[in-house]
Amino acid sequence: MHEEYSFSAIQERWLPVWDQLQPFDSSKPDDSRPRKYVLDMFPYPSGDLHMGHAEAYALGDVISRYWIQKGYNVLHPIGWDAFGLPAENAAIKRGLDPRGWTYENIAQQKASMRRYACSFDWTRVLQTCDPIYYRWNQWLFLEFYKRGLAYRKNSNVNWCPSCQTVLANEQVVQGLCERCDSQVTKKALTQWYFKVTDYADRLLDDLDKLEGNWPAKVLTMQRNWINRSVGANVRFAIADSKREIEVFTTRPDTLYGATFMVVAADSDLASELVVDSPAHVRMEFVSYLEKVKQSNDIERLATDRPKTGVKLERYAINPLNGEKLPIYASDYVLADYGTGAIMGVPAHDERDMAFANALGIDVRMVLQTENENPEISRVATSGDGVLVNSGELNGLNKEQAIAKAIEILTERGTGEAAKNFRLRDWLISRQRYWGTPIPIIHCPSCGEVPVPQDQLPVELPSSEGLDLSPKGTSPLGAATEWVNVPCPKCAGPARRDSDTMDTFVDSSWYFLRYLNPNSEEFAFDVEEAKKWAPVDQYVGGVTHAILHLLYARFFTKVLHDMGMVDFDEPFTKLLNQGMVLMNGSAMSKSRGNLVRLSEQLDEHGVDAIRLTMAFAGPPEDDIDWADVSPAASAKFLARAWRIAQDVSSSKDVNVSTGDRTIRAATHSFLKDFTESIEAFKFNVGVAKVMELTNVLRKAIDSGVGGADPAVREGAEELAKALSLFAPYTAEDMWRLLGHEPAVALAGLRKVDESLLVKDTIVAIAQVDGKLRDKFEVSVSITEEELRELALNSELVKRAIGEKELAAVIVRAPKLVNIATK
Ligand code: ANZ
Ligand code: ZN
Repeated sequence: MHEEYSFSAIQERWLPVWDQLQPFDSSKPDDSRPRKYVLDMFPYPSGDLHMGHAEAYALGDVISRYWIQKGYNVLHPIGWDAFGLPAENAAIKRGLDPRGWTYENIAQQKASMRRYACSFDWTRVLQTCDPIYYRWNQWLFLEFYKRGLAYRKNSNVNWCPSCQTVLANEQVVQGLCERCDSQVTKKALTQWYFKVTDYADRLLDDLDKLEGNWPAKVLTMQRNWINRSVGANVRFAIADSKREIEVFTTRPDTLYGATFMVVAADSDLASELVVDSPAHVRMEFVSYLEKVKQSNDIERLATDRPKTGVKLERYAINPLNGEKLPIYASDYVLADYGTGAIMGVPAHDERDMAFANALGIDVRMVLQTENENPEISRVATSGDGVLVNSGELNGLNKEQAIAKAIEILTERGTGEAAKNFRLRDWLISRQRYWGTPIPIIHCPSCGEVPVPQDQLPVELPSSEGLDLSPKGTSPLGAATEWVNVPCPKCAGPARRDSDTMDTFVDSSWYFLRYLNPNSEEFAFDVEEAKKWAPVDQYVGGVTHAILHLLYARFFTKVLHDMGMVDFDEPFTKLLNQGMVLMNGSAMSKSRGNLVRLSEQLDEHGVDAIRLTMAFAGPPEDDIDWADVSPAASAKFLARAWRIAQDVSSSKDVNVSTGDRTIRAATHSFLKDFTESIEAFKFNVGVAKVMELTNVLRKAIDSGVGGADPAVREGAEELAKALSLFAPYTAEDMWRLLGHEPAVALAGLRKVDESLLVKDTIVAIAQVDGKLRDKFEVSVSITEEELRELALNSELVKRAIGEKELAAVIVRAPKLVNIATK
């Protein structure tokens, strides 16, 4: 009887079988396979799965299923990042409870994921909006609080007037709210912070450990975000005052070139200084400050922004030469960077020069460089040179002068070496409903009181009767019964903190929670973490290159210091997949180029969509859905499936009697396939699968036929390899070949090296353009090996003689080009 390939029939056939088998349950106690942890970034439940999810999960699944085929017990969990603004805003728009809305979406996504057939371990699901999850956010918060890593302070924070909530620096994108694109302003508020800056050095330095395993682009973004500057803090006395101005400078060598001081207009210091300024200055300052508050940090720091400021008619004294310097308030100095004040060295700082030019301030050159004298050109100079006009620093170069200046300042007690980070502490409180309540009670007599352990979780009250719309204060403040509680210390009337945590808290440690997602005893099991963590392979979008990864790295380091984990980086390897576009741009309803995943799946089947995602190109690249052909994928799958149908050899025949050429093809396929997948060249892996299919087809149709055991061997490996991309088709092929499910666990055969034909080639070595030696080498020789070979050749050595080498250029496997001086 001859069956036809039908994707819908095989989907229906295998889903219930897999439900029964649970092939990806990683928690069986007697499992002796080596472990691997493959993690996909978990989704927001903001609707059904879309094409972006389909890509991300198809690619993550290739990696997970690959390691399973290699004999590993792979932990590949999924859950939902279920708290947060998107869910809340959508719920408000539809007049629904965020809770019901969220859980409905989760149910829908879950059903879609089941059909999409990723190798998820369905015994380990988590949802961050479950009290059983967020209770541990609260526990961690209190642990951080104990260690001084969670604290409250009043400061000017980023404020989105439309979402009516504060935003972390990371959530302000080019001055706009990440969520709604409104202009972000500043507002003075008392907020909770995590002290990420305590870990700034480690967060920066440990990036070196990830080199080669994380995309270079992500490492650079992390480095730039943290951005360490090294220099000095210098204290200037203020004339007619006991106060001083402390500045942070990377260039203490230029102290003699300071001709003015600037304090951030919105700093406390500016307001203090202006108190003793003349009345007209005070008025000018007040109106200036109003304007400054409208602008954001990025605008303020822009070098091309016209410089403005108010001369306070107050003066500071240069600690090195006693000179009296006028103090200005301006917006180009930021209140929360460094000390919020600078010394102005217009000769050697572009922004200071622009300010000096705008306000008619003197310029003094202190570093003589090859450029034109900045006193004349009124253009700041940088680069190396010799110190001039600088007393004891004269004649030194820049580096020496920096060291010397720091030495003098330290001696006199007017400064010391210092470093600064662009990284800020993480503002974690949000004035929104749908998040983890902050487990603190505010008591009029005891102050901040942590909620006792046995009262955790502080559960979110029902949203019924609460006005969730953004209004600047948390909706929870109006939940009278919930918010008014006795103080745990003195039992007097007190109030719960009504803010909720940033959802990035949830995702900072979820990878550990998967180990015991339902535990009521602990956040995660320390012993399980020893077995599974850190994550071996993390897969997700580059949109999370900065904040999520940084916060997860921070949490990991804190957990390390708490003695809960024995590693200090959470994600050993990272793969960022690209986006799915349509006709060159991101899909959106308004643009009219939205491709619906459900329609694609209905039309072409799950396997064809998944295969198309993997075949489209390297995973890091974007996929334009207009350029790919799921129909062609479906056609190929039918072709591969028919191979299994046409294999007629018996399972029990000794494969070594099989056709050697076909066996060689299968085993070199296994080698190439393994290499492609491990190098994340999934598209190449698919191409190899297609090649093997062609070889087997030819073998069946002409010559050896389906009865040769080599054809069966090839078809079996084909099914296993295909299971990474097209699990339904592969499972059905496995059935046609007479096996029990699941093909996913079958295990790729070990490569039989003796079957591999070794291709060789003749490589040549040249010295100064002349051919000196030839070698027969393997086509897969590495650059290193070929270089060794050439440099050890007697003929080459003789040609080089006493000459010194200028360059050795290796083009494996063909050429080594040696140049001498
Ligand atoms: C004097 C000086 C002379 C500077 C010179 C630079 C060149 P990064 O690398 O970004 O850390 N600065 C310090 N605090 C600031 C603030 N709150 N807002 C704006 N600018 C601030 O740069 C540090 C330099 O940026 C510091 O060194 C200071 O200017 C300025 F030839 O001090 B410098
Ligand atoms: Zn109290």
